Amino acid sequence: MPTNVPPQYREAEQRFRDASSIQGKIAALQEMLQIMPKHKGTDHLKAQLRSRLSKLMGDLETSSGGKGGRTEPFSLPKEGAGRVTLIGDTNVGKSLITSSATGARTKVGAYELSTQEPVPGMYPYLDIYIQMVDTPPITNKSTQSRLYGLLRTSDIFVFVADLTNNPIPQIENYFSELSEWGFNLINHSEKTEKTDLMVTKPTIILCNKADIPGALDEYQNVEQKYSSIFPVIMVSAKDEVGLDDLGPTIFKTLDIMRIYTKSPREKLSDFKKKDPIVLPIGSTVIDAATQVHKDLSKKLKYAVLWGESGKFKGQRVGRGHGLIDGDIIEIHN
Ligand SMILES: Nc1nc2c(ncn2[C@@H]2O[C@H](COP(=O)(O)OP(=O)(O)O)[C@@H](O)[C@H]2O)c(=O)[nH]1
Ligand SMILES: [Mg+2]
Repeated sequence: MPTNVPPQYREAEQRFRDASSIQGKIAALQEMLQIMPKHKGTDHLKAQLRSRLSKLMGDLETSSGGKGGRTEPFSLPKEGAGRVTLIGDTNVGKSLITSSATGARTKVGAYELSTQEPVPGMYPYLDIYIQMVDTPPITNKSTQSRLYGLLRTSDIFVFVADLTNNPIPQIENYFSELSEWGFNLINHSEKTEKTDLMVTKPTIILCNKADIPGALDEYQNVEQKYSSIFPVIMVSAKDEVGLDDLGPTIFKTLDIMRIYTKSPREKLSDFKKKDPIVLPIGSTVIDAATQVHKDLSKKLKYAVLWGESGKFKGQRVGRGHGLIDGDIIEIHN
């Protein structure tokens, strides 16, 4: 063990020793690997930690899948403008929300554990689609490893709380379990360039079953406690009320924008805004060109721009020009 590791490393190492769950150990190991200074003297230790990590990942598979590691935790392909994963206890309405928002056929059930596998659907918002994934509860041992992988690859979390069943303890328990798994739940505005997006997750709290008497009082309690940290919204999936707020909140929390590309041959008067490319907020002309085609970005000379980020319509802008949602650009090379 090299003696010149920072104190945070020792703390993570202590967390590794103290962790009672495999997920907790994995989270601590990942942190140790990240903190470790990058130089030759640490290569051996790093290799040791990596091999421990992969063994634990294997254990997680075996303990939860029961099929000797045949399950593939990262298997669900990412689609659309971002991945939003619905999480929460069983019976809170995750499946009903997913199916009414996306039309995905996910089983809704008044009995426990009707959702045994992550189920993806596509949620239409404005002129884009966002992937919404319904999940089994975190406590469901047989799906924990798949869920863990899925959570890591999610862009944001929507925590669904049942307003008729003590929502605050639901939130507290879940959030502390997720933190034990290594996830840091934040408001999207806290994201910085250094944020590790595998473990830091912008989170929305969605309070469901607003149609049941008494729900409003509970909602007010949740709002009071959490709305300074997270967006909190109230819906009734059953009556399809409040779901309208979900789209804008998700879009904002994903921190994305839509950019339309127009060919120089096309007249602006004939141009219809559709099929935007989707980029993180703060992206520039060169990022947009790269998204369209890698080669295009290499040859890019300038872009002509219509939209809010321009000083006037049809402005010529350079590769570093910052774009705003709704901008139209014409790429010249
Ligand atoms: N009254 C009411 N019942 C709901 C609402 N959303 C879901 N449910 C019911 O709650 C039960 C569990 O729903 P489900 O979507 O399977 O929950 P999940 O376990 O979180 O996926 C089902 O019987 C649903 O019909 C709602 O907004 N209001
Ligand atoms: Mg379900």
